[in-house]
Amino acid sequence: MLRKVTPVVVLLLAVMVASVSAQELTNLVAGLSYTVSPHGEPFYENFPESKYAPKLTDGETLPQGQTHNTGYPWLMAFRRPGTVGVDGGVIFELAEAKEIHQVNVSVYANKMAAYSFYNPDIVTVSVSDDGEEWAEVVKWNNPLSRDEHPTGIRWVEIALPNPVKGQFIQVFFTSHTGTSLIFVDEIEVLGR
Ligand SMILES: [Ca+2]
Repeated sequence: MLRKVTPVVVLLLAVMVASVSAQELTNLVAGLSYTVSPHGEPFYENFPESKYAPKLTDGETLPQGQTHNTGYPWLMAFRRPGTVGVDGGVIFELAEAKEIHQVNVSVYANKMAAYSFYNPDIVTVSVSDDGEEWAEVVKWNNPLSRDEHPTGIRWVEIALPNPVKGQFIQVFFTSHTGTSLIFVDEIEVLGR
């Protein structure tokens, strides 16, 4: 009787272990403060960071029905005047080195007749042990043309090809010519 049961028990254990290891991934930057624009455009002062800090890790995203006109408490914007493209990034420092698996970013787009805002064209994730020497671990290229960017917020999930250990994580946004703003309202770094 025991022999018949054992494979079932082993299978159950395997499922439980798989399920536990999946659950072990947590958002390592929840509630964490961060450094803005390490080597890109400064954040747009019309969308103050300090007043609502840390708005990118507060677990809040732009509520349904809100836009960039009313979304100051939620959205952060990188801005370069003109429509020559724009870039900017955020650096997180964890209390200790962790295994990084995935980065999720919530970005905003709005298509209008006169002037449109788009999701970033590229999101680059880099990791560092000391905040000085960086290793780029994944580069996400937006698969959608700008005409296809959905109005409102959108979660982009960026899995690392392989988990990487690091204490500092940089998430850098780039938009090519034709736009002047990148709107972001939340960043998650999943790891353990
Ligand atoms: Ca937020």
